[in-house]
Amino acid sequence: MNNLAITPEECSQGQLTPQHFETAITALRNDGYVILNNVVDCSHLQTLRERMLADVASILAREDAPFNFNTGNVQQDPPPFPPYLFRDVLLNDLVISLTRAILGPGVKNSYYSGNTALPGGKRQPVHPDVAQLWPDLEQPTPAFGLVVNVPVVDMDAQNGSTEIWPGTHLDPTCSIHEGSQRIPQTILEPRRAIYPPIQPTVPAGSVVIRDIRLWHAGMPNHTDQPRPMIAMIHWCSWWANDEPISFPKGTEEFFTHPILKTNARFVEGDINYLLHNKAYDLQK
Ligand SMILES: O=C(O)CCC(=O)C(=O)O
Repeated sequence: MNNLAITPEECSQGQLTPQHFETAITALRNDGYVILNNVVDCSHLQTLRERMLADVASILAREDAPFNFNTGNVQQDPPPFPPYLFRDVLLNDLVISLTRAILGPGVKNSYYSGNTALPGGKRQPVHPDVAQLWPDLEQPTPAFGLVVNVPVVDMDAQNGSTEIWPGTHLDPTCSIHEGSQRIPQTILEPRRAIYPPIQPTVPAGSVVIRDIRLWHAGMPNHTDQPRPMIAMIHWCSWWANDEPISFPKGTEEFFTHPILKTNARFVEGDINYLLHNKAYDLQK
Protein backbone atom coordinates (compact mmCIF):
# COMPACT_ATOMS: atom_id res chain seq x y z
CA MET A 1 0.00 0.00 0.00
CA ASN A 2 1.75 3.15 -1.22
CA ASN A 3 -1.10 5.63 -1.38
CA LEU A 4 -2.46 6.84 1.95
CA ALA A 5 -5.61 8.94 2.51
CA ILE A 6 -4.54 11.10 5.43
CA THR A 7 -7.34 12.42 7.66
CA PRO A 8 -7.88 16.05 8.76
CA GLU A 9 -7.24 14.88 12.36
CA GLU A 10 -3.81 13.52 11.45
CA CYS A 11 -3.03 16.84 9.74
CA SER A 12 -4.20 19.00 12.64
CA GLN A 13 -2.36 16.83 15.20
CA GLY A 14 0.75 16.66 13.03
CA GLN A 15 0.87 12.93 13.63
CA LEU A 16 0.02 9.90 11.50
CA THR A 17 -2.02 7.09 13.03
CA PRO A 18 0.24 4.19 14.07
CA GLN A 19 -1.19 2.16 11.19
CA HIS A 20 -0.53 4.86 8.57
CA PHE A 21 2.95 5.43 9.98
CA GLU A 22 3.80 1.74 9.79
CA THR A 23 2.38 1.37 6.28
CA ALA A 24 4.28 4.44 5.03
CA ILE A 25 7.59 3.29 6.50
CA THR A 26 7.17 -0.20 5.04
CA ALA A 27 6.35 1.31 1.62
CA LEU A 28 9.41 3.56 1.75
CA ARG A 29 11.71 0.75 2.81
CA ASN A 30 10.38 -1.91 0.41
CA ASP A 31 9.16 0.02 -2.64
CA GLY A 32 11.14 3.22 -2.18
CA TYR A 33 8.17 5.58 -2.26
CA VAL A 34 4.95 6.58 -0.54
CA ILE A 35 2.20 9.07 -1.43
CA LEU A 36 0.39 10.98 1.33
CA ASN A 37 -2.91 12.46 0.11
CA ASN A 38 -4.57 15.59 1.59
CA VAL A 39 -1.59 16.91 3.54
CA VAL A 40 -1.06 20.32 1.92
CA ASP A 41 -3.67 23.09 1.98
CA CYS A 42 -4.97 23.63 -1.57
CA SER A 43 -5.20 27.41 -1.04
CA HIS A 44 -1.42 27.41 -0.43
CA LEU A 45 -0.94 25.48 -3.64
CA GLN A 46 -3.11 27.94 -5.53
CA THR A 47 -0.90 30.82 -4.38
CA LEU A 48 2.20 28.89 -5.44
CA ARG A 49 0.65 27.76 -8.71
CA GLU A 50 -0.23 31.28 -9.87
CA ARG A 51 3.29 32.53 -9.27
CA MET A 52 5.08 29.46 -10.60
CA LEU A 53 3.05 29.33 -13.80
CA ALA A 54 3.74 33.03 -14.32
CA ASP A 55 7.47 32.39 -13.75
CA VAL A 56 7.77 29.70 -16.43
CA ALA A 57 8.08 32.25 -19.25
CA SER A 58 10.95 34.07 -17.48
CA ILE A 59 12.90 30.83 -17.04
CA LEU A 60 12.37 29.76 -20.63
CA ALA A 61 13.50 33.19 -21.81
CA ARG A 62 16.98 32.46 -20.43
CA GLU A 63 19.51 31.54 -23.12
CA ASP A 64 20.89 28.98 -20.68
CA ALA A 65 17.51 27.70 -19.46
CA PRO A 66 18.06 24.90 -16.91
CA PHE A 67 16.60 21.93 -18.78
CA ASN A 68 17.02 18.45 -17.33
CA PHE A 69 18.08 15.86 -19.95
CA ASN A 70 15.90 17.44 -22.67
CA THR A 71 13.84 20.54 -23.30
CA GLY A 72 10.64 18.94 -21.97
CA ASN A 73 11.57 19.42 -18.33
CA VAL A 74 12.90 22.58 -16.73
CA GLN A 75 14.31 23.09 -13.24
CA GLN A 76 12.10 25.68 -11.57
CA ASP A 77 12.49 26.97 -8.01
CA PRO A 78 9.38 28.11 -6.19
CA PRO A 79 9.58 31.74 -4.98
CA PRO A 80 11.64 31.40 -1.76
CA PHE A 81 10.11 34.33 0.15
CA PRO A 82 6.81 35.33 1.81
CA PRO A 83 3.92 35.16 1.00
CA TYR A 84 4.95 31.92 -0.74
CA LEU A 85 6.50 30.08 2.23
CA PHE A 86 4.14 27.54 3.79
CA ARG A 87 4.81 25.27 6.76
CA ASP A 88 2.75 22.41 5.28
CA VAL A 89 5.09 22.48 2.26
CA LEU A 90 8.51 23.18 3.80
CA LEU A 91 8.08 21.81 7.33
CA ASN A 92 5.25 19.32 7.12
CA ASP A 93 5.14 17.42 10.43
CA LEU A 94 3.71 14.26 8.87
CA VAL A 95 6.41 14.17 6.21
CA ILE A 96 9.12 14.92 8.78
CA SER A 97 7.94 12.11 11.06
CA LEU A 98 8.65 9.69 8.21
CA THR A 99 11.91 11.18 6.96
CA ARG A 100 13.21 11.32 10.55
CA ALA A 101 12.28 7.67 11.08
CA ILE A 102 14.15 6.60 7.94
CA LEU A 103 17.11 8.99 8.02
CA GLY A 104 17.69 9.29 11.76
CA PRO A 105 18.27 12.22 14.11
CA GLY A 106 19.57 15.45 12.65
CA VAL A 107 17.58 15.05 9.41
CA LYS A 108 17.97 18.20 7.29
CA ASN A 109 16.39 19.76 4.22
CA SER A 110 18.96 21.24 1.85
CA TYR A 111 16.92 21.74 -1.28
CA TYR A 112 13.97 23.83 -2.37
CA SER A 113 13.50 23.65 -6.10
CA GLY A 114 11.21 21.88 -8.52
CA ASN A 115 10.60 20.38 -11.93
CA THR A 116 8.18 21.65 -14.51
CA ALA A 117 7.05 19.29 -17.27
CA LEU A 118 6.48 21.45 -20.33
CA PRO A 119 3.69 20.86 -22.86
CA GLY A 120 4.82 18.75 -25.79
CA GLY A 121 8.10 17.61 -24.23
CA LYS A 122 9.80 14.23 -24.53
CA ARG A 123 10.27 11.70 -21.75
CA GLN A 124 13.51 11.73 -19.76
CA PRO A 125 15.87 8.76 -19.57
CA VAL A 126 15.29 6.65 -16.47
CA HIS A 127 17.69 7.71 -13.71
CA PRO A 128 18.14 7.89 -9.94
CA ASP A 129 18.86 11.36 -8.50
CA VAL A 130 21.76 9.82 -6.57
CA ALA A 131 22.76 6.20 -7.25
CA GLN A 132 24.25 3.71 -4.77
CA LEU A 133 27.24 5.25 -2.99
CA TRP A 134 29.44 2.17 -3.42
CA PRO A 135 29.98 0.04 -6.53
CA ASP A 136 29.08 -3.67 -6.60
CA LEU A 137 27.24 -3.75 -3.30
CA GLU A 138 26.12 -7.18 -2.16
CA GLN A 139 23.52 -5.54 0.08
CA PRO A 140 22.11 -2.06 -0.52
CA THR A 141 22.79 0.44 2.26
CA PRO A 142 19.96 2.05 4.22
CA ALA A 143 18.51 5.23 2.71
CA PHE A 144 20.62 8.38 3.03
CA GLY A 145 18.37 10.87 1.21
CA LEU A 146 14.66 11.23 0.49
CA VAL A 147 13.14 13.46 -2.18
CA VAL A 148 9.94 15.18 -1.04
CA ASN A 149 7.82 16.17 -4.04
CA VAL A 150 4.85 18.50 -3.72
CA PRO A 151 2.89 18.72 -6.99
CA VAL A 152 1.44 22.18 -7.42
CA VAL A 153 -1.31 20.95 -9.77
CA ASP A 154 -3.20 17.65 -10.05
CA MET A 155 -0.75 15.27 -11.65
CA ASP A 156 -1.46 12.21 -13.80
CA ALA A 157 -0.24 10.50 -16.96
CA GLN A 158 -1.85 13.22 -19.12
CA ASN A 159 0.24 16.08 -17.74
CA GLY A 160 3.39 14.06 -17.05
CA SER A 161 3.24 12.51 -13.60
CA THR A 162 6.73 11.18 -12.83
CA GLU A 163 7.33 7.56 -13.86
CA ILE A 164 8.71 5.59 -10.93
CA TRP A 165 10.32 2.15 -10.78
CA PRO A 166 9.27 0.57 -7.46
CA GLY A 167 11.96 -1.24 -5.51
CA THR A 168 14.90 -0.01 -7.59
CA HIS A 169 16.39 1.92 -4.66
CA LEU A 170 17.60 -1.49 -3.49
CA ASP A 171 19.13 -2.45 -6.84
CA PRO A 172 22.93 -2.51 -6.51
CA THR A 173 23.64 -2.33 -10.26
CA CYS A 174 24.28 1.40 -10.67
CA SER A 175 26.49 3.50 -8.44
CA ILE A 176 27.64 7.11 -8.41
CA HIS A 177 30.97 5.90 -9.78
CA GLU A 178 29.52 5.38 -13.25
CA GLY A 179 29.93 8.30 -15.65
CA SER A 180 26.21 8.78 -16.20
CA GLN A 181 23.15 8.42 -14.01
CA ARG A 182 21.11 7.17 -17.00
CA ILE A 183 20.11 3.54 -16.47
CA PRO A 184 21.13 1.54 -19.54
CA GLN A 185 18.37 -0.14 -21.57
CA THR A 186 20.01 -3.54 -21.02
CA ILE A 187 19.35 -3.15 -17.29
CA LEU A 188 15.92 -1.57 -17.62
CA GLU A 189 14.28 -4.30 -19.65
CA PRO A 190 14.95 -7.22 -17.26
CA ARG A 191 13.87 -4.97 -14.39
CA ARG A 192 10.62 -4.12 -16.18
CA ALA A 193 9.82 -7.84 -16.33
CA ILE A 194 10.19 -8.13 -12.53
CA TYR A 195 8.33 -4.99 -11.48
CA PRO A 196 7.18 -2.61 -14.23
CA PRO A 197 7.21 1.17 -13.69
CA ILE A 198 4.11 3.08 -12.68
CA GLN A 199 2.89 6.59 -13.36
CA PRO A 200 0.73 7.44 -10.34
CA THR A 201 -2.21 9.84 -10.27
CA VAL A 202 -1.36 12.39 -7.58
CA PRO A 203 -3.98 15.02 -6.70
CA ALA A 204 -2.80 18.46 -5.61
CA GLY A 205 -2.56 18.45 -1.80
CA SER A 206 -0.51 15.23 -1.86
CA VAL A 207 3.17 14.71 -1.12
CA VAL A 208 5.29 12.02 -2.77
CA ILE A 209 8.29 10.88 -0.73
CA ARG A 210 10.83 8.75 -2.57
CA ASP A 211 14.21 7.29 -1.85
CA ILE A 212 16.75 9.39 -3.75
CA ARG A 213 18.16 6.20 -5.31
CA LEU A 214 14.81 5.21 -6.86
CA TRP A 215 14.88 5.04 -10.66
CA HIS A 216 12.40 7.44 -12.21
CA ALA A 217 11.81 9.63 -15.28
CA GLY A 218 10.11 12.91 -16.08
CA MET A 219 7.38 12.15 -18.61
CA PRO A 220 5.78 13.95 -21.57
CA ASN A 221 3.11 16.47 -20.73
CA HIS A 222 0.28 15.98 -23.24
CA THR A 223 -1.74 19.01 -22.05
CA ASP A 224 -1.26 22.68 -22.96
CA GLN A 225 -0.40 23.72 -19.37
CA PRO A 226 3.01 23.37 -17.67
CA ARG A 227 3.06 20.92 -14.74
CA PRO A 228 5.11 22.39 -11.86
CA MET A 229 6.17 20.17 -8.95
CA ILE A 230 8.19 21.31 -5.93
CA ALA A 231 11.15 19.18 -4.83
CA MET A 232 12.93 19.15 -1.48
CA ILE A 233 15.63 16.75 -0.31
CA HIS A 234 15.84 15.49 3.25
CA TRP A 235 19.30 14.14 4.02
CA CYS A 236 20.72 12.20 6.93
CA SER A 237 22.71 14.42 9.28
CA TRP A 238 26.15 13.38 8.02
CA TRP A 239 25.55 14.11 4.33
CA ALA A 240 28.17 16.69 3.41
CA ASN A 241 27.59 17.22 -0.29
CA ASP A 242 24.69 19.66 0.11
CA GLU A 243 24.42 23.42 -0.31
CA PRO A 244 22.43 25.83 1.84
CA ILE A 245 19.19 27.21 0.40
CA SER A 246 18.86 31.02 0.20
CA PHE A 247 15.90 32.57 2.01
CA PRO A 248 15.46 36.24 2.94
CA LYS A 249 16.64 37.64 6.28
CA GLY A 250 13.64 37.92 8.56
CA THR A 251 12.33 34.41 7.78
CA GLU A 252 14.60 32.61 10.30
CA GLU A 253 11.73 32.08 12.76
CA PHE A 254 9.58 30.39 10.11
CA PHE A 255 12.15 27.61 9.75
CA THR A 256 12.40 26.76 13.45
CA HIS A 257 11.40 23.12 13.92
CA PRO A 258 12.17 20.64 16.72
CA ILE A 259 13.20 17.85 14.31
CA LEU A 260 13.95 19.11 10.81
CA LYS A 261 16.89 21.42 10.35
CA THR A 262 16.66 23.57 7.23
CA ASN A 263 20.12 24.09 5.79
CA ALA A 264 19.44 27.74 5.01
CA ARG A 265 21.42 30.89 4.31
CA PHE A 266 19.46 34.03 5.23
CA VAL A 267 20.38 36.81 2.83
CA GLU A 268 19.75 40.54 2.43
CA GLY A 269 18.02 41.81 -0.68
CA ASP A 270 16.40 40.11 -3.65
CA ILE A 271 17.00 36.42 -4.29
CA ASN A 272 17.46 35.70 -7.96
CA TYR A 273 15.70 32.39 -7.74
CA LEU A 274 14.94 32.10 -11.45
CA LEU A 275 18.62 32.32 -12.39
CA HIS A 276 20.42 29.99 -10.09
CA ASN A 277 19.79 26.54 -11.66
CA LYS A 278 21.86 25.06 -14.47
CA ALA A 279 20.96 22.55 -17.19
CA TYR A 280 21.64 18.89 -16.34
CA ASP A 281 22.91 16.28 -18.83
CA LEU A 282 21.11 18.15 -21.61
CA GLN A 283 20.86 16.46 -25.02
CA LYS A 284 18.52 18.61 -27.15
O1 LIG B 1 9.49 16.33 -13.47
C1 LIG B 1 9.46 15.16 -13.15
O2 LIG B 1 8.41 14.51 -13.11
C2 LIG B 1 10.73 14.46 -12.76
C3 LIG B 1 11.95 15.20 -13.20
C4 LIG B 1 13.23 14.52 -12.87
O3 LIG B 1 13.24 13.42 -12.42
C5 LIG B 1 14.51 15.19 -13.07
O4 LIG B 1 14.56 16.23 -13.75
O5 LIG B 1 15.53 14.67 -12.58
